[in-house]
Amino acid sequence: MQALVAVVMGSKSDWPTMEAAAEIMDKLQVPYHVEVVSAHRTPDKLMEFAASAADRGFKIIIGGAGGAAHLPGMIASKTRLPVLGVPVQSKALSGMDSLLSIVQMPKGIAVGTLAIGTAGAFNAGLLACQILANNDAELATRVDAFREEQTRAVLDNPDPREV
Ligand code: RP5
Repeated sequence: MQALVAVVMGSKSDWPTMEAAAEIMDKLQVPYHVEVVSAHRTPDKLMEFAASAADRGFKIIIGGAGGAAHLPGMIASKTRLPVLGVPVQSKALSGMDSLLSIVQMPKGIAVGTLAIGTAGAFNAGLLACQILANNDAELATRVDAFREEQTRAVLDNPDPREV
């Protein structure tokens, strides 16, 4: 099946964070591709990936990176596809470095930045599904069902002392 979302990350060490994006796309049955593409260690691969992403049939790119996190911005500079950036939590600065590197894009090249860590990765996957759902009624129904399930779980168990 044609992957609609490309999930790329700077290192295999980012996968424990980025798999949260895969988790929600699995649940909502959106086909995706995952790959390590490093802005610093494989710069030529990054440029080739970004330049060919639209022709490969991807509709959205999710890019996760930590530290001096250039990956999402550099990818965005070479493609018109929407890029969602996930700041991976770094050891030295707890992801503030990643966040600021990704969110502070200069005017003219857009990166949609999510929260630091697994919440951001999950929401990047969810947001990708919501964007794709604009043109996919069955996916829209699955997104609505996920949200209803989430709401129902809170309403059905409001006592904070109970698990
Ligand atoms: C970044 O450097 C990666 O995105 C990762 O978050 C960070 C550390 O990478 P490793 O040294 O663990 O490979 O490029």
